[in-house]
Amino acid sequence: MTQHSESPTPVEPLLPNINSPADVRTLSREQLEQLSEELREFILHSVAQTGGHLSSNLGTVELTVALHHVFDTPVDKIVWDVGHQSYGHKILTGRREAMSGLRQLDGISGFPKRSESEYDTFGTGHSSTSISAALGMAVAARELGLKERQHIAVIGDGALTGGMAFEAMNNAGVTEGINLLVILNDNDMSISPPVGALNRHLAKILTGKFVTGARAKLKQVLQNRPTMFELAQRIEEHTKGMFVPATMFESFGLNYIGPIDGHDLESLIPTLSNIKDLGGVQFLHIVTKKGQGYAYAEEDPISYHGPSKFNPSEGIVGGVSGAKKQTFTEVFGRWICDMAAADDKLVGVTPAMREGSGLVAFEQKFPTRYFDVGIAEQHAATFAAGMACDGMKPVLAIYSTFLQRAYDQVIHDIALQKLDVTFAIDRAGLVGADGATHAGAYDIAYLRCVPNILIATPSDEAECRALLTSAYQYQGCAAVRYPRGAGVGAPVPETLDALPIGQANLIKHGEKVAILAFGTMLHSAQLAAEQSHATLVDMRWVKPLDETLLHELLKTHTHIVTVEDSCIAGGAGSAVAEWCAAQGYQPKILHVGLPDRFIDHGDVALLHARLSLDAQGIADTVTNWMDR
Ligand SMILES: Cc1ncc(C[n+]2csc(CCOP(=O)(O)OP(=O)(O)O)c2C)c(N)n1
Repeated sequence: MTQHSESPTPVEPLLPNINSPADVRTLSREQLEQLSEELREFILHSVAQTGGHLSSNLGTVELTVALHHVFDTPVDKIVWDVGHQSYGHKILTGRREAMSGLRQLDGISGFPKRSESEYDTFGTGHSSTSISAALGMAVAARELGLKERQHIAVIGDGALTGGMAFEAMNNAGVTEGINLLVILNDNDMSISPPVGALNRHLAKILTGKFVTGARAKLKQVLQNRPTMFELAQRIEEHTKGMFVPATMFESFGLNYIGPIDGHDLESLIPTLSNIKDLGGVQFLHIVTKKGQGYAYAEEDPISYHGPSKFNPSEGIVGGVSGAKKQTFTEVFGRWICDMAAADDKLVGVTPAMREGSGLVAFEQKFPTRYFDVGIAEQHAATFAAGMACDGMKPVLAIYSTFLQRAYDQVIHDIALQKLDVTFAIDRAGLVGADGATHAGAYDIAYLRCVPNILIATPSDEAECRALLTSAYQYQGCAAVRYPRGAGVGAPVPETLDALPIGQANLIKHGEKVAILAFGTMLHSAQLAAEQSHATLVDMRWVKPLDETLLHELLKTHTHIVTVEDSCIAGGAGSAVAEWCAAQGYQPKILHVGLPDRFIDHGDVALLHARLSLDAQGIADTVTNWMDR
């Protein structure tokens, strides 16, 4: 690739003429090799220009080519788990040109999306759903009499740590009359190194001589060119009998095949063809390298998991000099280290998001108090609850969108039992390039209705640190939600001072209208407050609301505006409206926040402008409303 020498004789490129998988199916084995190289090069240069998931996509190039070559897509259904590795699939299914707008406003999504292409059979973004979805499709095919249709779930070893994958396998293994192939794409990485007993099991299968021998044997089997039926039988014999005597996958009733080299089309194509002929419920274990073919990404797959724009020839250049604003994630990362130093009861839990949640330093400093539980949000919440039962002080660092997965655990295991768990909810509000699947739009609404939970919404970095301390010191369940990226750049003190629970901060006195801002939207609401000569409040807490201040405001203002970067339906504004109704106040109320529809990917500032959630938009909305 880019870092290697150029090929001596120029060959006619293939990729520009691949407009659908039908074109891939006409290619010879040699041409498929060439196509894979071109696809890899294309992905690298494309992601370098747009930003996006890189390492995972470089690792699935050959698999993507082989799948579209062997299977009759889009009739046959491929479900990509998480879907962050589907760029090659997008490129081969008519979206090569559209890659320049990947993850940008009005461009194509970074994940499979049913409305985007008939080849995107199932929308993903959150992990561990592929086997369930593909099983559902397989059963539907059986019921509809579509006997020949194939259903393929491609799932990584990281995504396989999610409980749903096991629930689906447990179901699939006893389902008759279906064609379902689960492909485990094992690159021995999640975003960071994978965790848990399953990983140990996979690592055992793949260690040293064992896998080398296995691969060589499999190649031998394939190279003798037996008939398809013989081949199928022999692969099965060899893989099961010789390579992996008994696997946990077999005990689920899946027919385990592998491990095979996922970068070797000579292994992949005949194996997939055979499996297609076999039908039934099959499990193929392929081994790939995250970042394959691009040395920088191979060496550092974590940094290249989801890079921003970069120059492919020099790689990611870090350490921009000059004062850089801290992100909220960094504020949390420092806070948890400082609080852990002050309180040895503190334990930190993450469901597979060490880097994203800012826990790298915490793990280094407090390795025995750091728990990466895998992509297992439900377990993370109940595991934290268990530790809290014994007086530990768990801090669960979790993205707003992924906390959705643990909703019952929050209610049933934590809140109902009044357990002392602190939630550090990152990526609250719109998240940008990852789009609707990852938007942190609902946490206020879904947490607010649960008894025994406090919810804080800091407006800047300093307040974030202080409210984390308040939430942590509170003897019960409390959540602090903060957005992706940096705030206004408020200097963050080193001390661990708390802010009083349920106390808002009156920023400016005005008349007639009071603007109640939740979280970082405070700053976008400032212009509206100036233009409308309004009172402006940094509410700080959604639950409990500052009732003392609200009483004062409701007695002196006729109009109330609530501003938040979460869904209006059931959100912080609803909390204010409910409170007013309960207290007998009847102000005119305007709710500013996310509308009742999913918001696609795009730069957050552009999205906010489009939704009238930027300063000017809010100011105009308030002025128009006041004039009515
Ligand atoms: C429910 C959920 N939790 C967390 C994530 C964040 N996430 C995206 S990709 C990923 C790692 C996936 O690892 P793996 O399945 O092995 O795929 P690889 O990137 O290694 O190819 C994680 C944790 C997610 N998408 N969904």
